[in-house]
Amino acid sequence: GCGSNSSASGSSKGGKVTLGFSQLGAESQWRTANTKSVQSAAKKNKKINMKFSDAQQKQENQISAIRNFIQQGVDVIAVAPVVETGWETVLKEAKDANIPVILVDRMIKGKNVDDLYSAWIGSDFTKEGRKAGDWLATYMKKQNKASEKLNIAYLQGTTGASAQVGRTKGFAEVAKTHSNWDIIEKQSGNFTREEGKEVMEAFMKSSGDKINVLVSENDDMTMGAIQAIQEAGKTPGKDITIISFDATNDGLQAILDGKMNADIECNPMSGNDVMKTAIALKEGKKVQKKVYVHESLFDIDNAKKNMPRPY
Ligand code: GYE
Repeated sequence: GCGSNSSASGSSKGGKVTLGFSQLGAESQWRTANTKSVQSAAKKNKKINMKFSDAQQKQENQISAIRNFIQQGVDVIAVAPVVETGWETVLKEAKDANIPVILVDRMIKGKNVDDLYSAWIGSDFTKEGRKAGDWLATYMKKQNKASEKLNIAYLQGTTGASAQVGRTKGFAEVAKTHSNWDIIEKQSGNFTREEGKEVMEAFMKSSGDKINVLVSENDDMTMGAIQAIQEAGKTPGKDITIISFDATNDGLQAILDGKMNADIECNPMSGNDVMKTAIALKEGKKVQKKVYVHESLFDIDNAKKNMPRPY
């Protein structure tokens, strides 16, 4: 069957699938790797003609990019949504124009949003957050310190992004089961290195004498935070146990250097899956609604043999 009528706009030149991709920004190494993965998969795939747009972490830019794609009559739209809410109107416009939508990496939330996209390819962020908590519990236990008081500083990603919401929720679920764990500082560093450093500086000023654990929702913020901890005269990885997310090459190197203790992998290499799904949708085939990418966890026991990382 043929679900979309893109040929009316003349966009599928030479039988190619025209894919409009709205990337949310370039805030992190993870994001750069994700963009590269999508771009190189598009380039390699003879059936794909991709239009790329970078929203610089602004939802309004993503909304206008999507509207442009609709106007150009693309066959399929892919979007990595910066935050979870506020997508109903624009995605309804895509639906009315018969253009299927693929969500990449992050998820959306709201009334009846499940009808507004055809497929989602990304990570289970709540599970990642739980993994961080479980790793910390095991780590303390191994040192016979399971009942030590933990004063946790928590650096969040972009407020309202599903990667932030899920990780915060998953970690909090585990933290709640430990009466000696206390999250004493919590603020967003917007997934960037600069803001991660700034926020950690503020944490160190107000609670530097107490903080003995840092959970940071991506490696870029963690790199900035490590610098702030050192500048405050503390030893990252020792005075402060550090758990991070993404598992970039910098992250694993920090583990080998003893400055970070665990890194929960988040896999950005979804490019090929996005292309396959776009082609299937254009051909009117049924696709899997939710595809979870494979992810693991790294610490001093396995970091070395998994380096160098692809991002
Ligand atoms: O962890 C972070 C990036 O949504 C999974 O976004 C992604 C997150 C990733 O900025 O580095």
